[in-house]
Amino acid sequence: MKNRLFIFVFIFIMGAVNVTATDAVFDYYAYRGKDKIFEQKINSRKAYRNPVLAGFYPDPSICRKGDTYYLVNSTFSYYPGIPLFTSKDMVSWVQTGNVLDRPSQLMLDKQAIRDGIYAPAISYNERNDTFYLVTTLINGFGNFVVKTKDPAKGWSDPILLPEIGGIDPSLFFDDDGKAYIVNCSAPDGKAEYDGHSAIWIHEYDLTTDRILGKGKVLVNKGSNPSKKPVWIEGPHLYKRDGQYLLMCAEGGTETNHSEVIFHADKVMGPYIPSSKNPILTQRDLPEDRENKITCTGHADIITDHRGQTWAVFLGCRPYNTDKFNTGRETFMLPVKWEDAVPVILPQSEAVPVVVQKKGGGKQNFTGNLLWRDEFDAPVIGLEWLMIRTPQSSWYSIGQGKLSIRPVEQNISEKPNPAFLGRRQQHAAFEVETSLVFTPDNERQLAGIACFQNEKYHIVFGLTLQNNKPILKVISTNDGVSTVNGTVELPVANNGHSIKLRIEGNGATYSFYASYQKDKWIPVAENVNAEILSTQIAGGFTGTVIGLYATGNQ
Ligand code: 6LW
Repeated sequence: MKNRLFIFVFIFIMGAVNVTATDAVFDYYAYRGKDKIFEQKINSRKAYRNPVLAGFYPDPSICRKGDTYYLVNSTFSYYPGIPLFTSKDMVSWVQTGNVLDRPSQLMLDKQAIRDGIYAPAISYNERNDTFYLVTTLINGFGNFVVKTKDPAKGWSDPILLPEIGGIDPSLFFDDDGKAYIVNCSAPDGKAEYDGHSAIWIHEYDLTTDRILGKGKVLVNKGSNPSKKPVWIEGPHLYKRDGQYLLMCAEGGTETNHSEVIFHADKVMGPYIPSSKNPILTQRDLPEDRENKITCTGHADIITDHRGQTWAVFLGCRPYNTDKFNTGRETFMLPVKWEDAVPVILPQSEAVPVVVQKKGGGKQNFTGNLLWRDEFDAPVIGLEWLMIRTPQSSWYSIGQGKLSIRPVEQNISEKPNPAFLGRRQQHAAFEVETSLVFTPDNERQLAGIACFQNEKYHIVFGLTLQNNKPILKVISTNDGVSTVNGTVELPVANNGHSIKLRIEGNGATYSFYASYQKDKWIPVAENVNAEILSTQIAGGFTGTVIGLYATGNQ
């Protein structure tokens, strides 16, 4: 928090960059979702839609202070890191900040998109009225805590936890005043097979923010060790009626994903797996089901101020048999307690896309929403993402314009290409912008980029070819670029505004431009967009679509 001044100085520098002749100047950014599944009307006072956060909002974690709920997600190598949502009803979520919003908390420069910030866990400790968030910086300083008395005022600098290896740390406050971190790491000794992991516990001293003593393995291998389960991870510890409950994800974050539970009488165990496991999975359902939701797991539970328990977890929505470009999304379901076991979904039941719940409000991050930024605000909105931590002041915003300088890096390069993006939240969607850009040379390009990672993206931009302005669609598949379409612009158009539009429809995206009133011309239609799917591009993120300028295309 002592670095608040630094943020203001930093934002001021970023916002104050002078616009030069070769900067790309965008007039607005509009995003519209068009998924069939969201066409069903619902009464928002009686029901809510799943996912509650559509698009790349994975690894949800939730906590409550009084009647206010807080939810966070992982962001990998995007900056700022970890969106913070608040809600009074767990249905109407508002993004009220980003937890890691200054370079002293998050310096991403060498990390690949699939590295960076993994699964955060947020918790609130009533005893010292403090919020804690614990997470991992992969290919960086590993596990760390940030804390705050008031999330609206920002979070501390990282407090490193070098004693804790692996991923997915989560804090638990016991009623005797002690605190513990559970996490996923390598087993104690040699791994016996690929995917053999373990859940560990360490005591955490709340007065010094340090780890006390040595760690202990609570679960080795998983819920049924004889079956060689893989990737026991994402642990959270709870206490209910004097019993400790350890809830974990198992099976890996793809279609075999699940959630399992263990019980113990003492915090250090032994932990006994429940006979009701898994308490959530979609892996046993028929492949050809409608409105398929897959990969469900990595859950966290919270009991509301009325005594009802709810689970948030990640899931995916494929647009064909298995592929999705939207990443892992946040879902929510009521939990039923059966013999002290929090059952999130009975086995063989499909995750419902509409769930009955009284008293919900407007859902801002799901449904076929329309999102439009006119760039009137003096700073960029909380939803915008950059690729890694900005290294120089390459953008400015205000008075209805967003200007982006075509810096030397392109979207495949590290550390910081000039890209400001927003999550693709629907399989079917439209994105539109209006751009004024007068490239100086053939290496400069500005427009819209659909970005999955360094080696998988589609760029739609204005550049120069043989000294003539040209629109181009270029897809990059495993680092190999192909031009999908070009349209030469009349030279007289150079320097005038041009509208760009992308129409996405599952596995194909089409790219259109308009430089005469209301006349749209195709630049490339039905371009293969499966290269933006997690199944082809790999990693843990979803597609982010944004405004982009480079001097090194
Ligand atoms: C995360 C792990 C997981 O750390 O994926 O789905 C990893 N679960 O728990 C990255 O999000």
